[in-house]
Amino acid sequence: MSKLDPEHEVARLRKLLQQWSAEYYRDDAPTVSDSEFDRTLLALRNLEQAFPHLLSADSPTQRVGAAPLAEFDSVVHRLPMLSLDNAFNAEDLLDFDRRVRERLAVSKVGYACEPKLDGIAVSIVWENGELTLAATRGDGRTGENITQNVRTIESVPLRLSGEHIPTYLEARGEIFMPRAGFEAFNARARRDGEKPFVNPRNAAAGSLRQLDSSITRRRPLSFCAYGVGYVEGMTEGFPSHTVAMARLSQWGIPISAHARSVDSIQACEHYYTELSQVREGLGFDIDGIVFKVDSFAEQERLGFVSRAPRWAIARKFPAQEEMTVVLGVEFQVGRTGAVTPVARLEPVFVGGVTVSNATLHNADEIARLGLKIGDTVIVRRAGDVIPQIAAVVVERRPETVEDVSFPGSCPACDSVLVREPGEAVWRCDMGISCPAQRRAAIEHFVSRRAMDIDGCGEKIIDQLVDLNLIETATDLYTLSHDTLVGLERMGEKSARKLQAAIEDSKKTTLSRFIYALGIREVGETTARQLAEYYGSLEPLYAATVEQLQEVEDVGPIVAGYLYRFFTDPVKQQMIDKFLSLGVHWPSPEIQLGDLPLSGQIWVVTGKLEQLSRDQAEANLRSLGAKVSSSVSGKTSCVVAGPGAGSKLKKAQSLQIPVINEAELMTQLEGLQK
Ligand code: D41
Repeated sequence: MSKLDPEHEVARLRKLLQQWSAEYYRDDAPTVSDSEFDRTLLALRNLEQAFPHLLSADSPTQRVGAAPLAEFDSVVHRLPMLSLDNAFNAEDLLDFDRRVRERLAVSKVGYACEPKLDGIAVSIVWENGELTLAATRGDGRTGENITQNVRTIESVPLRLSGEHIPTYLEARGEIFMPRAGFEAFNARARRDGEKPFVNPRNAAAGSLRQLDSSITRRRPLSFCAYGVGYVEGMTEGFPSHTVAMARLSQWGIPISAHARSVDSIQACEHYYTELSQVREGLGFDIDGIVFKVDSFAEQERLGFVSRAPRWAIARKFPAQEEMTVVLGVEFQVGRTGAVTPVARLEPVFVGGVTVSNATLHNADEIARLGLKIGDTVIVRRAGDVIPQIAAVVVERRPETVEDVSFPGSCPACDSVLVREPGEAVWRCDMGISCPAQRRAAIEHFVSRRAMDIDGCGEKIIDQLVDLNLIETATDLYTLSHDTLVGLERMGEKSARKLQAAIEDSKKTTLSRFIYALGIREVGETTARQLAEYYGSLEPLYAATVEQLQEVEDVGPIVAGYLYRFFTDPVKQQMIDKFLSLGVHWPSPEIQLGDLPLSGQIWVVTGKLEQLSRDQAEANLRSLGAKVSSSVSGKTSCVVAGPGAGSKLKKAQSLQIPVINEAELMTQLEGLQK
């Protein structure tokens, strides 16, 4: 260390930390452990302390390090931060356009369209390229100085890059918490008996309100700019919103990947429809679309009324949160015996579907919510996450409500419930002797991503189990045609179809079969990794708990579940029975390293026409490729179908090869020979 030139060492550490940060936050593909990151950060901080002249405001150490504040200072915005008018339907939007065109006395107006992020509006200032100030919007005139907290957000550049950077640049945008980060944060909070956040917006607000920035740093926040504020030191102003945003992006400030400029209000409405179709899959909450007159000259001519510009409007989406009443609480026994309370709700339309049930997770959650039957609650449904009860509206509690009482024994088989130390859930320990667990195990076995037996829905399985026609999934393979025809709502034709589907399912893959077995904590990914690692079942029977942990993602707990499963004679007999009934999969003939796409990472995005996305991914995997859900510098190739959005853009900006479905088919044909 002493021999090293401190200046070079500081530069080296900063570069490393910046690279690791980008891999972690931008690519979702960390290459070092958190502790290694923290050690390197500490080494850099020590060096900067020893050689203060090497310290710079854009050093990764400067993202955190300031002492907690006693309170936030207030900041007066140099230009007021305006608010947005709302349009609730297509007609409101047409009215807006008519007003704009009349005022401008033109027949057509160009609009910029972008998603309306459901976050916290902020202003961020860079002076001579360095971040110097960040403030909340507050009441639009005065906000709070949250610079220390905003500095901890990885996607906010501490120093701008690129050319012609203004001497003073204020960007405005939203700070938000992506759904995945929000769900992970809440899952951890629930596990640790802490209070989860109601929604990502509250989570973002709560995280920004911390006086201690080291807390903010641990929250998964992101930033996305929606406009420019006060600017100084530019030879030429921006002509339009679209150009301004493009320049912000060139300087390293994140902007929406979904923004588009269009030439009519009809195209705006079309954009709204398109975005509402992909809203679920965006990964973050949006509550509408913002449309802005693109030209700054036209914006200026339009001006604003009472704090809202005449040149912008937000067309709102149906809400992702609604109020409804809890009619009762039922207790469901899942595949692993976990007893989950489920609230029965007065049906309510939220996030695009009618919701009549919401999970309550566990007894602790009911206590934490303070929920009673008869209460009015806020139901939240966003993305593909199951509906949740976000909060109880205590002000609306009627005079008579009923306490929720947790059952003392299994609601399905009446055996005692157990709770493992440190766990929040109560479980029925009876395994498949409990009818509820038996049913759930069979439902899982036939599900699309497991053995994929089409036409074998809940209603059929219920009948088969209730009538004692099947005990375990193995019995599916010995069901006679007569038995099936005897079921309610089962005709001759559908019975034959179901039988064919059961027969077809015998030809499967090892990873599907392992997943279908329903071993605790063994999801699709783990099943695939086990199948890839072992190639067949026999070595799995023989593996020790230690050996099992050599498989990627398998830790001591999962290894324990696997070991217990595969050394259980009852399970072994069940597996033997499946095999003797004809369940089979191809044996691995080629060594993994030899496959044509080994070592490559592929991403499939957009809509495919000939193949389903699952099929395309399975094909790629069978040729040795890894399939990832996000594009990064390490991606080998992206398959993009119609409707591909941000992933496609990112691939293009990273100059990663992009092919369409037809090209994929040709490649697959060539490689599968
Ligand atoms: O994404 C957003 N939440 C968003 C908010 C956006 N994309 N654009 C916005 N544009 C404006 C104007 C037109 C006033 C510059 C906004 C907001 N305002 C805004 N956010 C919170 C208050 C106002």
